[in-house]
Amino acid sequence: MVMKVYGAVLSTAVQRVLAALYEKDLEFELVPVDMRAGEHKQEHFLALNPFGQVPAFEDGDLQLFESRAITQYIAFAYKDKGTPLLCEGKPMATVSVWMEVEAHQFDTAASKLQWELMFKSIFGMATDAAVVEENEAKLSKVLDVYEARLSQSKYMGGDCFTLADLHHLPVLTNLMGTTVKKLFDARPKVSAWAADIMARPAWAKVLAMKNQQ
Ligand SMILES: N[C@@H](CCC(=O)N[C@@H](CS)C(=O)NCC(=O)O)C(=O)O
Repeated sequence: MVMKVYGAVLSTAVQRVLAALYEKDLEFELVPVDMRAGEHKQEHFLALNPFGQVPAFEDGDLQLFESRAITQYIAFAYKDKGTPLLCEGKPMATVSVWMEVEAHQFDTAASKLQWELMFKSIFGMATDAAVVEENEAKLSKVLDVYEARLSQSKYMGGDCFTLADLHHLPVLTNLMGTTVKKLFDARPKVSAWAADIMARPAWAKVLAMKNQQ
């Protein structure tokens, strides 16, 4: 039975899972969830994710939610397929550290900036300059740490591309289309890393799906 991802391709959390599936060259079905109609808050979807958020995921009788947990399942369960995503032979603990950093340091500031500078205008809402300023300052500090990290190793988790890099792709790519790009451009190692991971063929496939919407 083919794996199922429930959600909408415009969701950054859904894109994270799709990127992992394409890196692994796995077959899957994207089951559309009509978020505009509030389908993600209806009983049949809440049975898949009680928090009413996309994505939800099924592989046979296994049901999961939380995009970063889903990508880790994919990386471990399909270890021998496609890109390793875990840096074979390197301590998994180091990859875990940088996955946590993405979720708790990078994403907290980056997602707020994405909302203010991208999604609010789509919904006809005004950008709050104070929120942008506060979160640009927070993101700058995180990117200073990244600049130092990427001076020691090519990728966040070590010398090879892993989930610690992949998890950044959706929000990072959106921010590159906003004024926040200047924060990445100002840091040579971060800027080279961002260009490298955004150029991955698996990520191009996710963007192609998004552009078909
Ligand atoms: N931590 C969750 C976040 C999921 C999430 O925030 N999904 C958004 C779309 S990107 C959503 O469903 N929002 C609708 C809502 O919260 O009601 C994950 O990574 O899967």
